[in-house]
Amino acid sequence: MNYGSASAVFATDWDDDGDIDLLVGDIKGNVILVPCVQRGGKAGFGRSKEVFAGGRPIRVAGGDSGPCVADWDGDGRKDLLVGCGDGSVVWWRNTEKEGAPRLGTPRTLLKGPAPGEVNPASPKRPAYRAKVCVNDWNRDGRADLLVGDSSSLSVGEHTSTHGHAWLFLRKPPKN
Ligand SMILES: [Ca+2]
Ligand SMILES: [Ca+2]
Ligand SMILES: [Ca+2]
Repeated sequence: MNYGSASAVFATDWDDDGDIDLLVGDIKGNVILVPCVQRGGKAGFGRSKEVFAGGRPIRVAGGDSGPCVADWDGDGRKDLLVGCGDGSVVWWRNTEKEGAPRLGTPRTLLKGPAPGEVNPASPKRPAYRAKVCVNDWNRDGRADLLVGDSSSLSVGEHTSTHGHAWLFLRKPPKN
């Protein structure tokens, strides 16, 4: 399957039918669902389709989408998080209890860097091309966010590229 360039895949049972589907992010910033189909007792790939949110196909800022499915707000419904080319991370809360998620308005979990904020030699925050993973890293019962990034540093004619991994621990809710 060809999804242009810079495809990023995530495996999940998106439609809750018991088999594992694929979500694919692409360089344009779309999120493509490739449903699993059963043929003759074997799992294969079905016809791919764009994932919609708020009635339109998802296309994230800066392209280069990196999808991740996790129950970010802990309500028992799987949500969609996407790392974006501009370095931001957005979250679509799912309002559907069963079957394919229903996604509305995205919320920004992490803003992309402002101009001048990216310093590959001594990074203070994620740069561009965010790729995300959700896991309870410190086992406190709250989902945490891990972000991979990309940045480049030019000194004279030499350019070096960098990729860092970032951990954002979830804070306890305020009372
Ligand atoms: Ca499925
Ligand atoms: Ca949820
Ligand atoms: Ca945690």
